[in-house]
Amino acid sequence: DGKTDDDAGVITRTKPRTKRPPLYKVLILNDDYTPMEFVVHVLERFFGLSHSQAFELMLTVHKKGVAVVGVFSFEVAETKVGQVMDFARRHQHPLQCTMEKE
Ligand code: TYC
Repeated sequence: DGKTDDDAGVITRTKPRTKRPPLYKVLILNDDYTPMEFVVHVLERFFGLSHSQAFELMLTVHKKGVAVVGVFSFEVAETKVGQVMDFARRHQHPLQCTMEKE
């Protein structure tokens, strides 16, 4: 188990590995212009937070500059970032949302 040897005698794997997909943190960044209530709305709408959770997290970003709002697979993280950036742009707010590998 964990070691394969093909017809040419090449060892292609020596260590048994379980496959876990990499996870990505989605971050929201502070800025001076996006209204607090807009950020709260974004956190409720795209990240499923309650109003009080969203308000608390918004204040954390406001005070500290950045916060992780969730951890997702690459595909889900990419979708969330795109949804937030698109929503902010449509409302002409400079809110920034990014992702980074955990
Ligand atoms: N700093 C903004 C303000 O004072 C509020 C804000 C919070 C903006 C969090 C972005 O990610 C953010 N209106």
